[in-house]
Amino acid sequence: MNIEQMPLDELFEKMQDDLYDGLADEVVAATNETLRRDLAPQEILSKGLIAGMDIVGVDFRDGILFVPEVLMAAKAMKAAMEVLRPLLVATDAPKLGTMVIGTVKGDIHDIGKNLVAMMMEGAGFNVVNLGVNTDASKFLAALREHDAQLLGMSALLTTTMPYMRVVIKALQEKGWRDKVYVMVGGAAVNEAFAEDIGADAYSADAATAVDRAKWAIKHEKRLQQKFAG
Ligand code: B1M
Repeated sequence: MNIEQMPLDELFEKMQDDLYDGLADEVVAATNETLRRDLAPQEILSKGLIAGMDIVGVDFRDGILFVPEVLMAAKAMKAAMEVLRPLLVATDAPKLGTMVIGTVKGDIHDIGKNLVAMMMEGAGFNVVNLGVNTDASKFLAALREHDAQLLGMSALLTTTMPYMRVVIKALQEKGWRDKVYVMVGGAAVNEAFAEDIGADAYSADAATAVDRAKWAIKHEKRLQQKFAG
């Protein structure tokens, strides 16, 4: 059946299957078709792309899929995110503040972090995206260079999430801890861990991260100070 005629639930199912199979062109076509039907990007992400990647994650864990197949799926997901990017980042709102964001050292997962970055931009924040495998000195240099109020760290691996604590310690040693609102997230992270390492906020998804960031800019007066030292 032609995708234009496909019922929506079947279209989402096809999007998930094609993402699983790493078929970027097909996933992009299905994404465009959902947009043609006026669906919101958040719905396309949650019911199509993220749902598809969740299935990939389960089969990766269970040894049914291996790194090359997961890389193909990730490539397909990224291609579809590029289609959604203009919608996610578009805003007329005045700039609310600046976030420096990156995936921590040792970790190369970037899909979720990029989603957070896009949605933060869409909500009116300047976003400085440092990419993956980011060490503490790079985070700190970017905070100072861009006079950022928010630091976002993402980790997907239980082996890399402890590095978030290293970055927070580096902030403390510089005397900058109070100037920055530290936000953490990623599949490996949870609320208890965030509290344990002294982060300010844990967010399970990109939309919640945006809400927390808006809250912080409005209520955390300490974030107005400039960096020194
Ligand atoms: Co990796 N991987 N991977 N992988 N991979 C996971 C994370 C894993 C859970 C898979 C599994 O076993 N089920 C597992 C980790 C287990 C663990 O540590 N507990 C795992 C593993 C083991 C590995 C390798 C070690 C495999 C190997 O080589 N043997 C290796 C490590 C490489 C490294 O980083 N050093 C590896 C490699 C890879 C690929 C390169 C193949 C690829 C990444 C491609 C890329 O990102 N460019 C990959 C992928 C795709 C995954 C899964 C399948 C999908 C991740 C994803 O993109 N999800 C993943 C399974 C899973 O997570 N269930 C898995 C979609 C994305 C939208 O979700 O990133 O969670 P997520 O982001 C969400 C929220 O978490 C949140 O918002 C986002 C949107 O709602 N969020 C934040 C994210 N960051 C945030 C920051 C915030 C706030 C919210 O504040 C700042």
